[in-house]
Amino acid sequence: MENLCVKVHQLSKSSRYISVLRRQLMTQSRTPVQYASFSKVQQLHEKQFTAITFPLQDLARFLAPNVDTSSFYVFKPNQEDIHKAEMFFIPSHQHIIDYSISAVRMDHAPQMSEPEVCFLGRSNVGKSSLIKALFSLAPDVEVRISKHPGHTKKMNFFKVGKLFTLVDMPGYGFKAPKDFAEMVEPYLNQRKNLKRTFLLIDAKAGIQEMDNIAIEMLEEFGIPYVLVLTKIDKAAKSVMAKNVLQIQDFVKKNTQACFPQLFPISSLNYSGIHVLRCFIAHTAGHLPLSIG
Ligand SMILES: Nc1nc2c(ncn2[C@@H]2O[C@H](COP(=O)(O)OP(=O)(O)OP(=O)(O)O)[C@@H](O)[C@H]2O)c(=O)[nH]1
Ligand SMILES: [Mg+2]
Repeated sequence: MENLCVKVHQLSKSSRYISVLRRQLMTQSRTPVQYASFSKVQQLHEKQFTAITFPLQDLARFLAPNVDTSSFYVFKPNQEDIHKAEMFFIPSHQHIIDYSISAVRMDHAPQMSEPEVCFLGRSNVGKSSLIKALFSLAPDVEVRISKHPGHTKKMNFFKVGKLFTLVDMPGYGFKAPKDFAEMVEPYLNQRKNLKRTFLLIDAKAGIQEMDNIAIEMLEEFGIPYVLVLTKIDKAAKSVMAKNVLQIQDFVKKNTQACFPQLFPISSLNYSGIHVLRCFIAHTAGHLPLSIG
């Protein structure tokens, strides 16, 4: 599939551009908040703008013309929508964004009527980092991340004003908390205001055995979910292209409750973060957009 789908000559033609971009991304990691705000991204040249804002469309440039990319464009916010969504993630006196509470059992979870979304995935896949990146315009919100797997031990609730709640989950797999299943399964099954689960997959590794178990569980419970591909700054374009197409095919053939579009992101350089803010605001019912 790799040979079929990826235009290698185009990759090498673009290698100069990629190395320039890579150098810029390294600079960005030294100044991490540089592209947290969409207005800064809008000042970039078109190619860089697309790479940061629409990583899937950017990837499409490297695919052969006969590859079906229609699911890349299911959720299509325009720049005004992205700005509107960003406003939800900027705190003010009237709109407080903050950590709320942690819970280790469903019956400890706070009763909240606001729409909720949660972030699930293998330990170390980048769940807490993604929440930190989403909240990068609210620097007082403390989201703890670690290079060591198994860092998040509880379900951590973060309130975005009175609009919606984000829930950072412990990871499954290596160093998962012992009571992971007792904690997370009842939450997924019983949480009435849970609007969508964001299941994070490492862009370089693709869907792993444990991810398959999580997908089967979400399918069995009939919980709407969406796949987010993390750490795309670390994945070569050819690897990412192969994984995106394989996962897209898998979603089409094997899932009912999964949103058809994947969301590739980097919490390091903010690729895909702006559109994800938009998708969350839309999921929570605060940003009406047509999905085609
Ligand atoms: N290069 C890169 N590193 C990332 C990215 N996201 C997370 N990381 C790194 O991956 C490691 C794990 O990140 P976390 O956000 O703590 O992962 P987690 O999924 O919350 O892990 P647990 O809480 O243990 O389940 C940290 O060292 C992060 O700096 C990313 O987009 N790019
Ligand atoms: Mg974590």
